[in-house]
Amino acid sequence: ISFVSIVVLCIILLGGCASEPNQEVNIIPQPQQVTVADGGFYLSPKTVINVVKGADDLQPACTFMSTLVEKSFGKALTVANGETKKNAINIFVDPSMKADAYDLTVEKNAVNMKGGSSKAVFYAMQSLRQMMPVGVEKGEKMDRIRIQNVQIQDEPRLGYRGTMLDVCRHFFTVDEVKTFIDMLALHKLSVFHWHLTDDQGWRIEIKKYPELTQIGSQRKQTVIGKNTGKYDGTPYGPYFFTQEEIKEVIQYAADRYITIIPEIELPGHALAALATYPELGCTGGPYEVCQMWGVFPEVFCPGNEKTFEFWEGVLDEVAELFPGEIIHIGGDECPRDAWKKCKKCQARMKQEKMKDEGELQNYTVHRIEAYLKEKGKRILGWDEILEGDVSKTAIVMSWRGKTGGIKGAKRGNEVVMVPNDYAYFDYYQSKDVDKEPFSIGGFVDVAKVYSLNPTEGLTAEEGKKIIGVQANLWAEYITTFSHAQYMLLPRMAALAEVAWTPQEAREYSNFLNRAKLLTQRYEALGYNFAKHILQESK
Ligand code: TNX
Repeated sequence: ISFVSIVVLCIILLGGCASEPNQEVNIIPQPQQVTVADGGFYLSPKTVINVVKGADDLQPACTFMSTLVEKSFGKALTVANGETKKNAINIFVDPSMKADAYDLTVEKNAVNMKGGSSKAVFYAMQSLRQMMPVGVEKGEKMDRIRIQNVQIQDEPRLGYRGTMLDVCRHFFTVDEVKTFIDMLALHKLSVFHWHLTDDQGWRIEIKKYPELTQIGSQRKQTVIGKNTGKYDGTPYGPYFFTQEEIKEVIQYAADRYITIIPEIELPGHALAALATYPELGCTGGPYEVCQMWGVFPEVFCPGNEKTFEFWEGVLDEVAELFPGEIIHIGGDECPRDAWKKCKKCQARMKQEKMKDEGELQNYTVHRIEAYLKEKGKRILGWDEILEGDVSKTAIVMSWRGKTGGIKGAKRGNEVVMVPNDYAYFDYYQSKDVDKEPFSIGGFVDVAKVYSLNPTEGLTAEEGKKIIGVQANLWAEYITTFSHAQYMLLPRMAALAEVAWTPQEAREYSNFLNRAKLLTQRYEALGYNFAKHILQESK
């Protein structure tokens, strides 16, 4: 064998290896800098979680770490305070670093993690977790766990990394919502957008309006599959979250450094509320909690002061309940025909000198925004809010492609990109639709999700207005949580990398290899996922 052929062989071998993921350091989303070193650290039941420099809200992160290996070791790791030491996970919160940035070093004698905040330390822990054998996720018995020596420096591209769950069209229980939050945490996502009201169900208890969840949380019949108009005859509901349950979910999310953004839809998607209080619609009803999917002409009446009183009463409780700054007020898909025929709406328009019903919608959004501003809250709305002269402080959620987001960013609004053609997880993820569970339509495979560049089409300055990306899981055709997981995974992994990893550091084939390994973790965790999808994707 000649020298040249050996060199060629080496190049081929190395080239082949380069695209193979490192089995030990396989992290999604891909961290900004990873330097693998020789050797490894042995985590054992004697390893201490050692807080060298803490912060007020660090405790949930420590609890996460200490209990992660509890089942495998038969004991939780001890959490202590002290100087840097050996056989420890030494933790430093260093406020001089960027809030979401972390450094993680694994060495023979210790693991050191340093983060700009407790949240960043939690992200370091998720990276460490993904370097552990998947057996820890199901409590496989182990004496010790080898972790590859490595140095990681990391921070997310975008601060808002979200997923929306629709609990209106179909309901998911508190435990299922918690599992959903666990899934967000594994992927280092930071926002849970909770879609709580819609035509087909009002799912949040409001103490001032108890009838909302007595009447608005149930449908007379359950629609079968497609919009065939056929029903299986069984009622659906009552299904809703009490305020106590919501507090429990908020705490669960906070313990994973995840913010919940509640959504209260107005002035459209209102039938569950109108069925409860028909006087809030333009015709006075009667209305029914909707049994079919779509966009319906019966919407709230913004000509009526009582409607504003109602919204304010609801938002008072929502603002009190959810500690986050942002409240989603919907704003999408609101046909205005009823307003044209409504005396009260027309009177309000005349009084306020409005040209058309679009201005009435705009007036509504402005009034609600001003109301919430007084409570220290900011509004987020679907991109229809841009149709009027929405204020610059509103955040725009771009769902009809990226167009609304680009427009919003250019006019100076902050934007969350949720383009349906990249980030709608209710769409089919395979072209072979006959083999897939029946879905609303569309096609967004994992490659398409991955190809999203949220700041494309914007200058660097305008790009700063893109504060985040999100995926939406609408649940018209998703009746079980296991099906929800199937739609979310592995696409959520692609979304997480879009949101976290700088554009220039992303490479699809490399992602695909890591994603295949991540699915082993899904399996160990008992998450349902679309198993064939990564095999199909090129
Ligand atoms: C559009 S996205 C909707 C939802 C549907 C979804 C189905 C948006 C703001 N509105 O009401 O569930 O399409 O994909």
